[in-house]
Amino acid sequence: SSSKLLIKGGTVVNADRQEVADVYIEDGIIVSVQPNIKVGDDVTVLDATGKYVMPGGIDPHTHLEMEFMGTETIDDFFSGQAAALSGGTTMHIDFVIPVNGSLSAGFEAYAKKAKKSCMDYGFHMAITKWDEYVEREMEIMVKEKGINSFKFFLAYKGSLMINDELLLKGMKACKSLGALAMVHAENGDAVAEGQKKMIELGITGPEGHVLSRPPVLEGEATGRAIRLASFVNTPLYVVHVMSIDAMEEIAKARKAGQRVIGEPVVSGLVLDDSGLWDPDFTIAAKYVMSPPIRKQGHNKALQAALSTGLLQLVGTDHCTFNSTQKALGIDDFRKIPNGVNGIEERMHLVWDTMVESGKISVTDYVQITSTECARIFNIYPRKGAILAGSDADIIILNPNSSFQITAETHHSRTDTNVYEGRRGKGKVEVTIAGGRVVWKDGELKVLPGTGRYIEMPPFSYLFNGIDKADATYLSSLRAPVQRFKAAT
Ligand code: DUC
Ligand code: ZN
Ligand code: ZN
Ligand code: ZN
Repeated sequence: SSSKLLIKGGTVVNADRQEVADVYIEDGIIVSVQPNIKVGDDVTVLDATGKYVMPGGIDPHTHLEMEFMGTETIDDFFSGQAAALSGGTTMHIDFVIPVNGSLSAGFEAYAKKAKKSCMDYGFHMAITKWDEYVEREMEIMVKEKGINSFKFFLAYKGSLMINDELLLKGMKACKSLGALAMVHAENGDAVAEGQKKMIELGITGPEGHVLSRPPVLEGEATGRAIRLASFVNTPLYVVHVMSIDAMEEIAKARKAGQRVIGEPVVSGLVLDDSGLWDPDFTIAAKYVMSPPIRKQGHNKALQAALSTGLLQLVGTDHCTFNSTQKALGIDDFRKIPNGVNGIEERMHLVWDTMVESGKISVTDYVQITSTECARIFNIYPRKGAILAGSDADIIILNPNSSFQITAETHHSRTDTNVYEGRRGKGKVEVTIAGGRVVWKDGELKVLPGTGRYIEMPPFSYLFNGIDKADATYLSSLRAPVQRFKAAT
């Protein structure tokens, strides 16, 4: 059966331009984008006059159905994606966690969890330990499984953390495969020390989480990862940039021409750490994520860096635990499962904070919420664009309407919301995913099994010229110094 859809009279926005045009869709694919498209009466027409028609959001950073810190995130692939669609996000990239260090077992487990998907998704792969199989498995992931990015943890000592030797090995493996190395950048040894100190001082509440892992530790690990990536000459993607310290390391490297991508997340852009000091444990604990949400001022600086292009795209690190799960750490902040919501709120909060406030243009909005992610992970222009031939993942946003956030009406399964009570300008009124209208008039129509796995091929634009840069470097090296053997 064929489904035909016409979006009429809206302002169609891509990352590089905006124009008043109609968008005609057939069977999940955009067929044409031009003014005054005439269609027959078998076509469903959506009026978008006075509204923005934009590529659906792509969230580069989520954790659905993840086993973590003795429990499992409350949003699975279906509930998390349903929440995403109701907020204008039509694709996400989740992190596969290996099973007992096995990447293939991890991949199979995630492929199974994701069968109930109602929106398109891709995978990054976390590398949690290093053995003789890892490099071969990374190759299989890239060449056969559609994964082109690997995440390394410089924090979580004793579980996920790897040392510099292994980080270097990982970066070299990524480079040879044309895959992107990603880092969770906090100094895990120092974090463990900071946590010990807090407990010794009797600070066991959520505020201890903030105090134990200050921005300087994020700055150190970010700078270290950037320098090691420079040594290996491979691109680097820094996930969840939460502090000025980390942002400045990225900015400095980018200004020097290094290929470093910085991903702030919504919580770091719009919140500050005040909630973590709330005397009500349930309220304070909901804000616990790593790296921590920082003091007021970091958020504004991250917004500014995003508006000038020093940071490139916005994620969420959506990783939800309900109040009962968060209470695992009632006596010890180290046991509070780390993670906040955001997959449903990202598009609205970025619009309100960045566009409505005049910090960026509407085309920049499309760039940082969708197009840049598609380009980095090498799925552009299938995703991240409203062009003939692209997937019909589209939102209609009304700039004159407003949104309001509360746990009572959100679609995530968690019982709290770190953005509780927030209101703002700009509302996603319609979400179209794979050519289907899944969100309209406040009604969500989603079906498990309709989301597709999007394979991401290696060698994105970030790798252009990498080989040449290596050759230049090698040819610039002087011939080995000749030394005379001592006479014997
Ligand atoms: N940080 C979180 O807050 N949750 C998931 C993993 C992470 O690094
Ligand atoms: Zn499960
Ligand atoms: Zn992380
Ligand atoms: Zn994460």
